[in-house]
Amino acid sequence: MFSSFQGKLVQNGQKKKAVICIEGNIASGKTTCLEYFSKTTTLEVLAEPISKWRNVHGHNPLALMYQDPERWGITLQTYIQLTMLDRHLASVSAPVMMMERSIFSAKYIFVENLYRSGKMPEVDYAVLSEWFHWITTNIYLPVDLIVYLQTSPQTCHERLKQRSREEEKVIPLEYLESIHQLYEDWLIKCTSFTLPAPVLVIPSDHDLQKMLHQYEEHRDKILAASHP
Ligand code: D5M
Repeated sequence: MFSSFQGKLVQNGQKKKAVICIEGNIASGKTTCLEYFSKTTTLEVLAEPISKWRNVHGHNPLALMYQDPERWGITLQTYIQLTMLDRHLASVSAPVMMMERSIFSAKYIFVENLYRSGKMPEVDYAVLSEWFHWITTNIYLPVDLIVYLQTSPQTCHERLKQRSREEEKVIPLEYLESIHQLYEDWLIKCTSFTLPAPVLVIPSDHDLQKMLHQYEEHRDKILAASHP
């Protein structure tokens, strides 16, 4: 199933596909973006495996994390790291794979946020970081382009209220502000963590019509990621 390339494990056949990751704050419009691009025949869309995070053998680690992050943060993040790794390694038949978020943002944004806000004990952070380091050092997880849907935390807060997902009713504006700051430091200011790929920024505070228009405008540039 795996062979070796530059000292890393490579899933057989993996080198041929291009990988685009759609990144952005909670409720930044990633689903709409993925839906738009899912109509492209040369591209396969992989949404975040959120149904798994809400139901693993009858447990809901996503809800548990929002209720008690100190206790359940490590549980959710360990599982998210596994499911995102599985996404990166997915074998798709289309030449381009478009993923919702990535194993990188799971670590650099969400784990980091739990830790920095004092809601993840240092030992949990150390264990997750060791896992992340091992995975990214030993397994070939190429990303060709990051599309960053850049929103204001206020817009996300409004959209979050509209979609009214049960687990998310407890999310305050401050949480979205922290996630926003971490995204900006990583993808815009480039002051926090290594970038796995070039970044294309799409301002995403606009209404649906304008967003669809922007995806149309950026379409060729985004799909060009499949022809490096
Ligand atoms: O995110 C869907 C939901 O999943 C939302 O409540 C945020 C949460 N989420 C996504 N990734 C993570 C990580 N890595 N840790 C904690 N919570 C996470 P949406 O932005 O709507 O796709």
